[in-house]
Amino acid sequence: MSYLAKPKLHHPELKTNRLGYTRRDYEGAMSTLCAGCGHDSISAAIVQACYNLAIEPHRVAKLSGIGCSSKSPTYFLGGSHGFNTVHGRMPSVLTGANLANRDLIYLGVSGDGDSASIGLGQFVHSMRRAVNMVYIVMNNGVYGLTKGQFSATADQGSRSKRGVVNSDAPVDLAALALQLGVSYVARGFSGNKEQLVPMIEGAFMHQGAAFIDVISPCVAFNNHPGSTKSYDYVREHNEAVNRVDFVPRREELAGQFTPGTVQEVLQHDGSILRLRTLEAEFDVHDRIAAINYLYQRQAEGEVVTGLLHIDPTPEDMHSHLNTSLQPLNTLDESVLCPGADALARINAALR
Ligand SMILES: Cc1ncc(C[n+]2csc(CCOP(=O)(O)OP(=O)(O)O)c2C)c(N)n1
Ligand code: SF4
Ligand SMILES: [Mg+2]
Repeated sequence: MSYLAKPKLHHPELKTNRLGYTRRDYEGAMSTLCAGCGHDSISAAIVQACYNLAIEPHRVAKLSGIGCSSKSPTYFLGGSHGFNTVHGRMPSVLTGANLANRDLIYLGVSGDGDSASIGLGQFVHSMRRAVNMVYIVMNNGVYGLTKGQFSATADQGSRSKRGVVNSDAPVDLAALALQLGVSYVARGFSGNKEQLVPMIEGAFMHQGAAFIDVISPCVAFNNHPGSTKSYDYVREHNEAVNRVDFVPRREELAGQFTPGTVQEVLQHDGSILRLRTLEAEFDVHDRIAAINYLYQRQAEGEVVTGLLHIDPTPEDMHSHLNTSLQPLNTLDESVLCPGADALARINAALR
């Protein structure tokens, strides 16, 4: 059975957010993924971020492709709109939905196979078009759902469960997003919720394309010695460039920090991302330097995590295309069909 409802009962004193919703109101069906799968931790982080931001669930549209990762939207935001596309096609379907109705909050959920193998072209074009969305890849380096074949993000030299060595060069989706000019790029680890939740909150408040690559170990097929996407490997080689604190616009900034160690980035909606810099040389505003940094550290076997790049005044597809501010799906016939006279004028202008 793919849809198991959770019991509705919960502790009567469960805290509520400013909309009066509890964290449970942001959950979905019972997960059918393997116990310990990193994807479930990411789902929990999404639930926490939406609860913290007091997002109205009915304003979210969650779209995904095919894979264990793409099944995850069933397990969170049960009150939101949801759509499972064909394998690797989430980005184009989301782009179309966003064009038709810019008033929803778009969340694209995908896997490394879904986005870096079959859907690589779709990923690239949605990113370079700056579609306003949060795009999360649950990256385990394998096709979990079809029993553990290497995906395009598997590192060269990484070993499969049966000992086969991957000989192909990996696709680094975060580096690719940086190269494509994405205005919010981050990398997290499913085993570090403290880092992941504020990263997701910042992405939801970002008014442009926001991409988060989350390393998410597959306990069934890619969590053994020799794999570079196992819990142990990522814990041992995780190099966080910063610690992100998300401060919504309503809250006062609190706390004392040593000058120079904290960078504050003001987003368009007034929210603030406070970055405690852990790597002195790293500047989130410098996209090219971030690409170089990722590749340098990767050559040393390190997994760089944190907020990698942000442009606090981003543009999105709608501003590039100068589309109507009113969602297209609300335009009525009088606007969409201006009549024979208007058509005649347009034809005359083209003669
Ligand atoms: C067009 C098409 N080709 C192949 C498949 C088979 N298939 C289903 S899921 C999957 C890979 C999923 O890998 P990933 O996106 O990394 O998700 P994971 O299960 O690892 O979370 C494949 C190849 C399919 N469903 N549709
Ligand atoms: S097969 Fe892997 S990715 Fe799929 S649910 Fe199990 S642990 Fe998660
Ligand atoms: Mg995968």
